[in-house]
Amino acid sequence: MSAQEMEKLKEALLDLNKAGVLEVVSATATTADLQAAKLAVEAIAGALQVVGKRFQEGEWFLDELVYSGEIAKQAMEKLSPILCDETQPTQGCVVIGTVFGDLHDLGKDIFINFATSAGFKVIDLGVNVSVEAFTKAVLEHQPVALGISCLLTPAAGGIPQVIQDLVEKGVRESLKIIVGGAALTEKFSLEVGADAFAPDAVTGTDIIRAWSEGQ
Ligand code: B12
Repeated sequence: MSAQEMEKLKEALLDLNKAGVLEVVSATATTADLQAAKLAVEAIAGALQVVGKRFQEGEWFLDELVYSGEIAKQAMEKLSPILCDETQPTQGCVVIGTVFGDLHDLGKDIFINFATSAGFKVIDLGVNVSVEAFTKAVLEHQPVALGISCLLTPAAGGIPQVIQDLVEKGVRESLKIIVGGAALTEKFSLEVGADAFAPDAVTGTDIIRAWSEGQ
């Protein structure tokens, strides 16, 4: 993938031109060239960084954020068969889910897109995830980080339950926990024992990248 094609891909995503994005990634996917797929992911990640900044600065709103996330997700789905070569080094594994009782997933999925684009292998547990399912996935995948999303205030009490269960199973110390979603604040998140709260997917990805790099 040439620098020009990367720029075209980035511009198409920032123009919310889904057909344009899918045209470029489909062409890349047919080559089955790992290097080209990585450059495509780099272009998508670069565009998503810009999207996140536009959103943080109030230049773009929810519609654009959600739609750009959806386009990126579809693009990543086309590229993932080439990228899923487990012999390639990645930033590590992250387990993510929405807390029990909560069915919101748009924000979680945007974070997944950002994390995937940043090179993480993401295990998505979906929504309405029980304490047992979070713990089982942590024991099975031994991730760098566990991400929990929560948009409903009545469901937020599920977060300390997950953390407590990880403590009881003796695995709390071996991973970092990051939480996000409109129902949470940094104060609450740290009080219940999470390592970090992310107000948005860009910040969340920056945090897990720093953890993965041992910072
Ligand atoms: C869309 C929406 C829905 C959709 C969800 C569709 C879906 N597939 O997700 C539907 C219609 C299903 C829905 C249902 C309900 N909803 Co609703 N919903 C919303 C709404 C309007 C937008 C949420 C959203 O997607 N935001 C967009 C994303 C991009 O933002 P985000 O989730 O915050 O995610 C960003 C960051 O927070 C962060 N992030 C999120 N998760 C994570 C996780 C990690 C690990 C990290 C690092 C970062 C991160 O990254 C994201 C991108 O930057 C909000 C309003 C609001 N202000 O949030 C209400 C809202 C969340 N809903 C609300 C309610 C009450 C409900 C219902 C109970 C309504 C009802 N009476 O049935 C049901 C609950 C169903 C259930 N059990 O979950 C309330 C919750 C109030 C509260 N604090 O408890 C809100 C706040 C609306 C309100 N003002 O009253 N809802």
